[in-house]
Amino acid sequence: MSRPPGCAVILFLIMFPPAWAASDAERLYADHCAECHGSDRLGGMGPALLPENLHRLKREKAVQVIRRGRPATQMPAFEDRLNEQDIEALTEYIYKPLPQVPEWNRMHAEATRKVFVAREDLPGKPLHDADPMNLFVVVELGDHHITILDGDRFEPLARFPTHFAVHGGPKFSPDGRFVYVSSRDGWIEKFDLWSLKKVAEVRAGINTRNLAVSADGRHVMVGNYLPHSLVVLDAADLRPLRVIPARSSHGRSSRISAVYAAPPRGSFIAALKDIPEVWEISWESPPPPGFGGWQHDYRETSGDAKDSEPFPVRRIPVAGYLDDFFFDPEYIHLIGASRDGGAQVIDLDTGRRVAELELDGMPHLGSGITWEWKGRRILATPNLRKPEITVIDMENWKTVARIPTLGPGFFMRSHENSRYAWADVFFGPNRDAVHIIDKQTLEIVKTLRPAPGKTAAHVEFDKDGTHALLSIWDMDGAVIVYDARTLKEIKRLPMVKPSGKYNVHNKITRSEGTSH
Ligand code: DHE
Repeated sequence: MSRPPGCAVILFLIMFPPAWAASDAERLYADHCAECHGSDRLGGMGPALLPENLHRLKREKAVQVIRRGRPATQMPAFEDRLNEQDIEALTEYIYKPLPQVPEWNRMHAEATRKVFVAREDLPGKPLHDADPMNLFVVVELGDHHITILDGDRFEPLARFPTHFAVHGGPKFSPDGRFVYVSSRDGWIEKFDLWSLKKVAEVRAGINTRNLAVSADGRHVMVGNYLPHSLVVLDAADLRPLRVIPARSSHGRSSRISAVYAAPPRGSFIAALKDIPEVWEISWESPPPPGFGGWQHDYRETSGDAKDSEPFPVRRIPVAGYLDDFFFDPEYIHLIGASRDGGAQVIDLDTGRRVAELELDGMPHLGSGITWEWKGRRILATPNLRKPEITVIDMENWKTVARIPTLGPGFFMRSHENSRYAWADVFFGPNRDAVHIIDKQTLEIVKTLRPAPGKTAAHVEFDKDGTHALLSIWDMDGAVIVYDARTLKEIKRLPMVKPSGKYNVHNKITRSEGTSH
């Protein structure tokens, strides 16, 4: 049967796309996408856009995302700027393999490493008179800086430039002296909070998610979107010790969603974005009794750390992909949610699923907190797609309350000494509102609007829970200090789009009111 001539033309165009087609998509990408996703598609403020990283996103969905934006991210809608043909061309473009995805192995990372202050030159005591346990590290996203804030006087002690787009919580050494910060472009930086100096930096990946610090303070674990890997650093000087490729036993590779430290277990727990597995990686040497029976993946590691060194991987198969994690205070249960919906509880000892949760509003679980309520521990989490705080009983995993809010929220915070939990409304017309919830009645008792029209989000308490610090996410923004009991404003510190803030004491004591 002869083919109609139109078909032949289409076939020809597919096999030999005209130069203008490619350059059009390239130009569209450069004009609309490169600023956030990188001119090379390797990621920036937004994730890397390569076929290797888009496994889970169907093309029709990608078209939708470009057209309408992605909820709960900085990805805007382009339907008012691009026509359907442009959107199709861009979709085609981001699924095209790069001629070569740059390699980033241990040697590449090591070549970027700089040590600014040698261990022997670090002072033996703090060189300032602020309480080192009550310092805050404030991330100023607007101009890529961190500010170290005295948590008693609420005055800045130092301000450092950082690499591009710090994301996720900076993590502290167990004694609270050092802080480790990770940027979306893969850089890890270490600062000394006693001498107020930058100690070292290294680029551990191309597109990085976050980092975790082992409870013995010896290692930093970095989770990457690109390459698909976990990287172990020496916490002292950020020397890369080992790269653990994120691959399933069938050889499929995966982005790392996030990595957390689980101190009572002596391990890191990693969420894999493209493989239905959770990984537990022991930092103990030798691994604890019982660990030997679990699956080790020494052969999958590379670098010059000897095989006798720690970091064996235990794979825990799970139903579905888990993008977001939360743990109970004992680190026995992992509560995992998927961006596609649904949440489950996994017993980390047995590796079995023990409950499904009624969480369909895409909770940002990492932002949830727990407290005692009527003699039992409850978990409360905001939802990125639903105007609701969901409250769950951690004994039977049933929903005990749904607190309606003025819009979907990102962060929720409290402190052991405070009767209130603070929850922001990050999205929609009420994003300048912050709800204050009574932790016993589970009711909103007050809604603050500290800077009308500007996003108010992310709260952190000081060491003893008497003050709450709130960010105004604006280039002409501020950190506002509140009396946590009277809810009255005490001070407003000008800052450049401050995002998260992190109190040394609350983080290292793993306060129930904050993230870890
Ligand atoms: Fe975050 C923490 C994932 C978008 C600000 N965010 C985290 C963590 C994860 C995560 C897994 C916990 C890591 C940690 O602290 O070690 N964030 C994601 C996403 O998947 C999402 C939705 C899409 C993305 O772009 O990656 C996302 N996050 C954002 C933002 O758009 C925010 C509001 C602005 C920004 O910086 O990009 C944002 N995320 C934050 C902050 C924390 C965070 C401030 C730390 C909160 C804390 O108190 O610990």
